[in-house]
Amino acid sequence: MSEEYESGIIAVVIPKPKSKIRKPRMYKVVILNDDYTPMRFVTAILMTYFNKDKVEADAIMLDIHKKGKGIAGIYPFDIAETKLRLIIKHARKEQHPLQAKLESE
Ligand code: TYC
Repeated sequence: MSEEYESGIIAVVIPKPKSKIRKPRMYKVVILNDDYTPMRFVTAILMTYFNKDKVEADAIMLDIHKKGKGIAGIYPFDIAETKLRLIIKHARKEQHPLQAKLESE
């Protein structure tokens, strides 16, 4: 008989619960091309709201211009939705028809 048993101490092993911390589902903010929004405005949007430097922002803007759409950034839903709302608001204030949407990863 083990000493532990004799001592009357019962060890209850509780399995470690599975982590409740889940990676958030991520959403792409996709910016669409159009014929009217100035290139420099799209570059400025990418720098201001998506933390791109001038070189990255120009490259993404030109990609959108050539291919029709491009990814500005990838974020959890609330952040992606807020950025989408802010850039459309900014574009409308400047009277540009820029369009953007969210795509789940
Ligand atoms: N196609 C626009 C132009 O020639 C430039 C542009 C780029 C517009 C990217 C929107 O998301 C866009 N002025």
